[in-house]
Amino acid sequence: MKKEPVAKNEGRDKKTRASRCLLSDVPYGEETTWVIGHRSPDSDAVGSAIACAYLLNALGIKAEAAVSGLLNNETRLALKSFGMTSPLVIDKAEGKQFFLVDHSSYSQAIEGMKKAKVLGILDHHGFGDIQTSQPIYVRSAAVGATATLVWLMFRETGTGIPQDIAKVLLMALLSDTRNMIRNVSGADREAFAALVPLARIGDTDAFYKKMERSLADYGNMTGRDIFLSDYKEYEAGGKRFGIAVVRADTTERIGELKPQMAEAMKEYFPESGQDMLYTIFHDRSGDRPHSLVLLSLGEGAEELLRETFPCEDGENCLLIRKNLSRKTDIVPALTKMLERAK
Ligand SMILES: [Mn+2]
Repeated sequence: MKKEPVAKNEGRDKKTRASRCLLSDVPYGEETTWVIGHRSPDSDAVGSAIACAYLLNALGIKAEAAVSGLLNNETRLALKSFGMTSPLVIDKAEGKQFFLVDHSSYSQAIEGMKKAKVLGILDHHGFGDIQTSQPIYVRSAAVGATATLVWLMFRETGTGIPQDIAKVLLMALLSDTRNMIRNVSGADREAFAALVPLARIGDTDAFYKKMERSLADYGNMTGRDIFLSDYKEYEAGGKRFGIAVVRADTTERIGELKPQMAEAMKEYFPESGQDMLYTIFHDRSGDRPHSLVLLSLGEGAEELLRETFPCEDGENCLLIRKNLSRKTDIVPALTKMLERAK
């Protein structure tokens, strides 16, 4: 049975009842609702799933956080420092029911999502193609992290945020906004200001630096694992394309990773089902912090990049002397170009 949310305060209760109903009146039934982020999970996908599952539970809904695969080093380090464990890995969706966070397209969902029941979507990317036959809860906005939407839902429903949940929300927000410098909206700033005193993780700059370092530390991962650790697929103008983001601390490190990624792309290309594959290196070394190196594979992939961005020729790659974000710069520009060419 769905439990009525417990009201601690009558005045607050009146103000928040409608928001609670919006979330809890979705037909979840008796089954567990799995709250899950996109494939190649990042800190926002994981943190938002953990916090959203907690919120649904607090509202009397049987929900559990899940992840689509192994965590990246950044998320692993952050959760470990919080004394928290990774959510359960689920890689097949068929027959289960889901609340999706940080994605809204089948191409980024786990396998079989078309044969699963989707009851909720929270996202901050261009809205995708997930369809449902029954009513669901959907929220999509131009915020820096899905975690900000989850925080807003805690506030709207009058649900208290425990320290652990504040920590994972802050982890997600810091990660997706690169320490509150990228795509930061007013709502993200409010979320940040509210979460810092609740999370009590000390110096957030120092914490972010640690997260960032571990993200670029691929340890003894194989080239294929590195390529797939932050890889997303898209579709536009009848073309399918996959983009991997790879981080490196130094230009030398990019030099090491380039041939490894070229090899991994070649190997992954036939099984990917994509028309084009790209690898983007964010060069975070001090001397050229804003340059980007891209490797491409597939017919027309390089031409498409050259048409879309001012590229220079690099060594086995193209250089774009700007710090472009996959989400807000590269995907929208490539999508527009592909749709025009259709
Ligand atoms: Mn995100």
